[in-house]
Amino acid sequence: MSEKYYPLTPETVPAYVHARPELREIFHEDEAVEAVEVGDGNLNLVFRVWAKADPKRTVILKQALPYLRLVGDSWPLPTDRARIEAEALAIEYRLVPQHTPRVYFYDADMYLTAMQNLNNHIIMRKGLIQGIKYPHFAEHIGLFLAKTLGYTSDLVLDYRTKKEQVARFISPELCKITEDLVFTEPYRKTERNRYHKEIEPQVLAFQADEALHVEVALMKEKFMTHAQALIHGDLHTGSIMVNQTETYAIDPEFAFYGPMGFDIGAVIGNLFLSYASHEVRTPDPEQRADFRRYLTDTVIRLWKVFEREFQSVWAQVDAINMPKGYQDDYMLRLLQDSAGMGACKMMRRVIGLAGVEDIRGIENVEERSIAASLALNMARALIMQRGDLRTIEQMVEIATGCRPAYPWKETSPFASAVR
Ligand code: SR1
Ligand code: MG
Repeated sequence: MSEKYYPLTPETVPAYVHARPELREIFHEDEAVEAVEVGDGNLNLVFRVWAKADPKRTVILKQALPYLRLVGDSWPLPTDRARIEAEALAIEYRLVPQHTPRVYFYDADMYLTAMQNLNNHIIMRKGLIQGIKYPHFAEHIGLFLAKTLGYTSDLVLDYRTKKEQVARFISPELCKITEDLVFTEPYRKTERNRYHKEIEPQVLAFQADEALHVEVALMKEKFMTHAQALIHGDLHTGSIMVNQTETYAIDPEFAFYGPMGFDIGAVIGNLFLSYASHEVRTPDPEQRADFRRYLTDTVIRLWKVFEREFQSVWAQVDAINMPKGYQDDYMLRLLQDSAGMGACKMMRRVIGLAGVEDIRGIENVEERSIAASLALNMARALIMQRGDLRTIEQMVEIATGCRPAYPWKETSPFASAVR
């Protein structure tokens, strides 16, 4: 730990920002500055800061705590994740500035990044919960994925830069969180799982399902060993800020060199979680069908944009070493990985420690069980059938063909557990 580190508070923020010359373009010397802590994530302090005389002059300060905020100081966390996030943001900004918040500076003593306040945007998950559509999201995120993944991979980087980059982004502790929370704990009895008891029969069935465990283990192995590209590492809809015209990906503190399908799958899996939640969140059948069509069209469109934009990557490869047949095979593997990884991201959000508001925020427990059960069934189908996938439309068909198993019927495979 740096000796100069101290966790900021709203009271200490004004003096801190006035001491930073990089913020002179925003805050005048010694003017009144106000701050509020707005972090609602699992890990960090986040301060919204603005000039009292002109709240449009504003900035976000994100500071790493040396422990996991969600749990407390019994779970220490390396502050180096703040450097990784700042460096990942710099790379993303170079590749897709229109979808990456601007960074003013990174303070290596305070493990703190000062960045653009996206105050005209909301966290996408919150918008989806309200049934708000984002018409440009698929185009934006498809481009973001293609550029950030393609241009940090071996397909584009020279042999030396790629290896140097892998080394800069080694992040054992944050990867371990994902290995445990996404690929291990949901499938066994552990104290950290947080599912609600009504859904337990289905959870226990998943925890006894060896065929499922094989597929999850294959995904975990890929996550741990496939240094394919610099991935964001946590690209769920809580890490995306949107409005009707713009999209920004925030929070790449879990960035490392991993499989591209983990990022693509995170976006798709979270859109499918929203789909499952609207089984109960939108009671009117027409409205529900309409919003779900938006979600599935978005999944299809984002993949197609990703494929289209990835063409600029393929244009740079040596076509003798990497002929068309190899390129097609690469894209197919990405599609199948995205289904498998996305499925794991869905199951962890229902069963594991860190849930999502889409499902866990449903107050009525019967309704929450219906949505959770549907999300689990969609995820299982996606991971088990991913090897048969040839198109994104087939992925959507698999997911939308699923039904909730709750309330348990006599014929349901989970009925024996409730008798
Ligand atoms: C223990 S941290 C829980 C989760 O929060 C982050 O957003 C990641 O998704 C991580 O798995
Ligand atoms: Mg985060």
